[in-house]
Amino acid sequence: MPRSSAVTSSSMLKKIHHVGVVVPSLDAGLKFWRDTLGLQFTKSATIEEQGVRAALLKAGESEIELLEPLDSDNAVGKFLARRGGGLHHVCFETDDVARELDAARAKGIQLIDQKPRHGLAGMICFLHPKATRGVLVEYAQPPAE
Ligand code: CMX
Repeated sequence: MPRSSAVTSSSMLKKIHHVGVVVPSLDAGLKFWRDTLGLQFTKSATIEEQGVRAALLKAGESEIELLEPLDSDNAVGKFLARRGGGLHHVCFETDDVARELDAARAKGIQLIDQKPRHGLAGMICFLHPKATRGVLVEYAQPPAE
């Protein structure tokens, strides 16, 4: 019999909001994720501050976020050059991104952002992959409907 254990948690992470995928170009990414897999395109934008063009596609209650680097020298550009693209980050949805960021700070988790900032998914912040077993983690508080 598998054993289960009760876990108590103060985290208010609600679901996986999106999974970030780095692609050489949004057009190439959309050809597969939208045209072949059939995911519904919701929006795209250039986010200069993050150095990317990004597109969101719906998969049920969650999304796939395609990321095309604006520059080969920035973080996403280096990721594309080094790994040829692919899975880049996991984003959890929360009602209060500042509270989650404070909770992560209080646990001594290395942060990338010291305070929430604007992203395609709303107010966002990142935890450093060195502190999260190699997975880049984002928290997002989507804009109120
Ligand atoms: N997942 C896991 N590890 C990653 C990673 C990723 N997506 N990107 C880089 N790394 C690792 C590198 O492999 C490297 O590991 P080693 O030291 O073992 O070789 C380490 O992180 C540092 O890499 P680096 O090249 O020195 O640093 P970068 O300049 O690439 O920065 C990171 C890495 C995570 C700090 C940077 O990508 C970052 O700040 N990310 C957050 C912002 C972001 O990703 N924005 C795009 C998405 C925008 C959005 O969703 O709105």
